[in-house]
Amino acid sequence: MHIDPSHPRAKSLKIREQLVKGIKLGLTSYAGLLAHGRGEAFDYILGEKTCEFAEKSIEAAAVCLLLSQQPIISTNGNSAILSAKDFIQLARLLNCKIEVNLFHRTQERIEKIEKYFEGIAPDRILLSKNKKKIAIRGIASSRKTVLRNGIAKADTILVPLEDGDRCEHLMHLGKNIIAIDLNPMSRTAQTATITIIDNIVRAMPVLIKKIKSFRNLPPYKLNLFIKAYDNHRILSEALIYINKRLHTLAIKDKVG
Ligand code: PTJ
Repeated sequence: MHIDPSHPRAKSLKIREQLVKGIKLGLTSYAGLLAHGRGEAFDYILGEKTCEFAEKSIEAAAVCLLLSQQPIISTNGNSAILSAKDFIQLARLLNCKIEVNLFHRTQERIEKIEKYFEGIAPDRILLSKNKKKIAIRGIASSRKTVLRNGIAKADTILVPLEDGDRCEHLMHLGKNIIAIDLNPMSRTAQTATITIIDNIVRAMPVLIKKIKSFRNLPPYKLNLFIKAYDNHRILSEALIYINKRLHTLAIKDKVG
């Protein structure tokens, strides 16, 4: 579909088109469209911009990834179609891998997503066929199945657009979880080590930029930064921001 760049919602429509492409390519699940709609609603309320609280958590995420020994990027069907190129750029910067992990798991879709990444950067995607897998105890959904040399071994996992079931259990295993989720009230947002409350399409380029600017800092400086970070505060700031914004909009409408 041609999207007129002058359309007031052109950016949002383009993202929708990407998801439709994801469905056509067999990467994204139908449920992914519904998940996107929920995200869009929160994005609308946030004003479709990277807010100050998101900037702070993106900085913390950059530091955490730089301090990690074995970070990994976990992708699902939505994040693959929206952010594959950014994931690859990030994986190159960190010298890490990308693993496909799906909620609506089918072997066919896993292989399609792996092939999609392989077509862009074969050295960055972990291929799952004939590779040792383990099931993470406590996770009810099929997201429990992870690669032994991937998520199972990683110390920090970037989990964009998570569905909530996995985050808590991965954290129990002592892993750092960096979530990107527009909904500050979701189970994942509430439990992650670092929650980036922003649209993945805006957050990823900022994360890459921050990593580039922090990567030459000495570890003690990075450690000081991470010690001062408080994720609960970020979640509160996001909810207060939403509250204030809605209040301001409500008053504006009343006045006319
Ligand atoms: O590809 P699969 O099978 O692994 O399925 C992926 C989805 C996303 C369908 C699955 O994980 C799911 O059902 O997720 P949920 O429970 O709907 O949660 C997705 C979260 O992502 C929600 O809190 C949304 O607000 C949020 N979200 C949606 N789009 C974006 C987003 N957050 C950041 N950027 C977005 N573009």
